[in-house]
Amino acid sequence: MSNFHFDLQHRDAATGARRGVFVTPHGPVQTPGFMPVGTQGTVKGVTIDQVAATGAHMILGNTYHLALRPGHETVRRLGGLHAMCGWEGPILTDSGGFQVFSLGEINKVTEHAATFRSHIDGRIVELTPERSIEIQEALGSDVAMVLDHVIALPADTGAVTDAMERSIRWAKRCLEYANSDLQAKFAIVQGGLDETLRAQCARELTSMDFDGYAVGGLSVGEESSEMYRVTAATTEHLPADHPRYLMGVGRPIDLLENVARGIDLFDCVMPTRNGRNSIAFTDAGPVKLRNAVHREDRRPVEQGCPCIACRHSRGYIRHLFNAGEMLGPILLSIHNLTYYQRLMSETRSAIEADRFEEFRREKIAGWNSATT
Ligand code: PRF
Ligand code: ZN
Repeated sequence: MSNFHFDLQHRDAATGARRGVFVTPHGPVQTPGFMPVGTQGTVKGVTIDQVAATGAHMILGNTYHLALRPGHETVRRLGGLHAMCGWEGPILTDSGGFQVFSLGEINKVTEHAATFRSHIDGRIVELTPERSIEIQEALGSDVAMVLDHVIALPADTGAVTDAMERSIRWAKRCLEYANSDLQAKFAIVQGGLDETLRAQCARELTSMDFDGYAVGGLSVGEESSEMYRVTAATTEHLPADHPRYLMGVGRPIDLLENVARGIDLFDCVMPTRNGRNSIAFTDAGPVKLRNAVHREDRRPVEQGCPCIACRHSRGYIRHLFNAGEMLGPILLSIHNLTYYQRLMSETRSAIEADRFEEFRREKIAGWNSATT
């Protein structure tokens, strides 16, 4: 009996949207769902109890950062990632694939490994697919991602094909090396913006025994319409009975558009990063709290929002940002995480009620109505 199970409960009649539950040893994840990003073993500025209160089921951690600091052996000796950070629900860890290519100063990529210079202490580090799994097993996450080769777009078809084929071989090595049935393994479909390559990559990865499938290599600067096109062209080739995760996406509209194309899971730094930057997500679109129009604004960030930030006025939150008080970024991070979780919860209800299409239209109309 597997420790993981994806229960597909309902499919939308009009779109590709799905309602499901991904069951892990640390509890169930309702899908469609959004994972707050806890790169360094913390969702920036927000305590674990506050993260739980936003309604999040699963959080994300990063192999790349935690292996460099404090070191995965240190995390292991601190009881694993769950014990170390105090999160008792499921955790998914990214493999380092994307971070090596976006943060590390990459030295070289060979069939054996990606070699890079640490952005922390300048050390040369070699990350192999096996090593990535070894690190993620030490961290003790519920879901480990395979090591993939992510390249910057635009790139010529030869380079995209090369990286995609290497990602498939690395995925196979990850699966063969993996040694814990308490950790699910998710493969990552690459292939740039090319639908033929995406289909080929999806076909080869789904012939192996993964617990879930991610769509990688998107939200790297392409037009939204391109992202949506490639998501649809990828999910079309993924099995219905496994969870699908779109990595590093995105804005609220991206969540709904990709749910419509069959995605179940998302992660993104946007709610916390934008919150730290005084931008709040609302049903009327993003609101910049630093703006002078909010000086004496007594309204909450969003009427009816149950979060602790929305007990205060916009004027007070603006003041906190202007005074450089740390509570400002904290409150807006909490508001934005709450916004994302409520959006996903409403999405799940809309799918169950067979009204996702109408729900999506209403939400998008609201976001486009922005006045502040
Ligand atoms: N691969 C991995 N992590 C990721 C991505 C990817 O392609 C992305 C792309 N948006 C975000 N995070 N391993
Ligand atoms: Zn709020």
